[in-house]
Amino acid sequence: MTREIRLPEISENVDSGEVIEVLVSEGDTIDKDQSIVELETEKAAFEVPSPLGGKVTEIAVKKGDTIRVGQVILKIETQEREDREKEESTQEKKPSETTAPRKPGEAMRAEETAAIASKESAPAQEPLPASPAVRRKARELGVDLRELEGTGPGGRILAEDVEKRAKQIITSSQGTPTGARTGAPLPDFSRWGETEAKPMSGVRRVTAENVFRAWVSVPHVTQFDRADVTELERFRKKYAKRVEDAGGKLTVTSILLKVCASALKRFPRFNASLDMEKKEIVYKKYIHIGVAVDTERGLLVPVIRHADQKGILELSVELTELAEKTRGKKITPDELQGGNFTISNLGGIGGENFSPIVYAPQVAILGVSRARMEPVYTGDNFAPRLMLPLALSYDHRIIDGADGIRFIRWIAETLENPLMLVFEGGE
Ligand code: CAO
Repeated sequence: MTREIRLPEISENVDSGEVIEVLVSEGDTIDKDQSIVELETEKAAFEVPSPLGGKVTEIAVKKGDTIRVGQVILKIETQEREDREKEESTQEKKPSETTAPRKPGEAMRAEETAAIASKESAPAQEPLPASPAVRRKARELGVDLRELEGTGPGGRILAEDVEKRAKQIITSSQGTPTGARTGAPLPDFSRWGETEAKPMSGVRRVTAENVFRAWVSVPHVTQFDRADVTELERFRKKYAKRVEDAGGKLTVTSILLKVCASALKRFPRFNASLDMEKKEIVYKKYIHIGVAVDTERGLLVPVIRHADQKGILELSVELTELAEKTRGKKITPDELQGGNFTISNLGGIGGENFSPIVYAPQVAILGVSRARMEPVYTGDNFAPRLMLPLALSYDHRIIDGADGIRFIRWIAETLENPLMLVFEGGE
């Protein structure tokens, strides 16, 4: 029996993606859950699994196509008996029973994909709360739909809501030439030599828009500091094998996840967002931390949830898995959302120090550079100590300089004396 495999619902606010690679050919026999296309959306690049196994009879998309949720990707010939069984079980269950609700951050499950994709006559899902035209307008104007409250029926976001928000953004970034937002016309570079223009990938485009919006709308301050991590390095080496046996890598990033989770508990303003329209500070009661991951497609920031409730061992394993998933294009858009604070560690690559850009609507980000051995004056002589450079960028509208230095000092002192996690971390 011929079945159509359609693009399943990807994530809230994402209704289409670009085909980066078609991973199967006509005539191939594929297994259930085998990746069929690699897709890039505004939030992530990942592989779409087939909900059914069978022989590919027709491929309906090609590299470079933009496909929408519900669109046919390919047709396969399945074994009749399996199909009948599937249909019977689908008829027996009401649609809401075919899949358990996905927990926030949980990846799309194969059976969930199947339940959505194998409904042959199901119309393309139109994700709420905005129409595709409104989403397109939002993308063009650089407006984040998640920041909006719709004024249409049932809270639906209208084009007017997007335009209003765009005007607010422009007004709040007074002094910024509008050309910087849309891209001022470039000179004709061919006057000076050969050039080649290539389209920006979805990840690059979103990164460019996000950092620009954060740069013009968040008054940044960066506070620099250094932590003596000589003892911590001994701890790291001592326990590296144990973490490796559990499937993770014990690095300064995974230790920092624990330290920052405790710092966010102790300094709740760093775990908040600012609502300038309502004149409110939104304090979050959960501690989800994003970690900047360098991938061949660009910067992606997967989120570790409830970091405060996990030990360093668990955090190390989770970070290792999440970074691999991100680099292997298996990360889902949901896993890139919901962070309250971000850690960006460039120390594995090198560099002296840098000032990171706040990942708005978060209010702070910790940049980490390469630890180096330095002579440190200990009172009567110089001793070789391993010093880790830290840089905390924060939104000065909500965080004062004194709070900024207290926060980064607490992080530095806790790296130096990890017992502070127990004494003061609110564990
Ligand atoms: N100082 C000295 N050494 C460091 C270090 C630091 N700050 N950070 C990492 N290292 C070392 C690690 O210990 C490891 O060494 P060994 O292999 O000898 O043990 C090596 O560098 C590689 O580390 P890693 O990258 O595997 O692991 P990590 O947990 O430190 O980092 C991750 C994970 C995902 C953060 C990292 O791989 C990455 O992608 N970093 C780039 C982040 C980025 O692009 N930020 C820019 C965002 S723009 O603001």
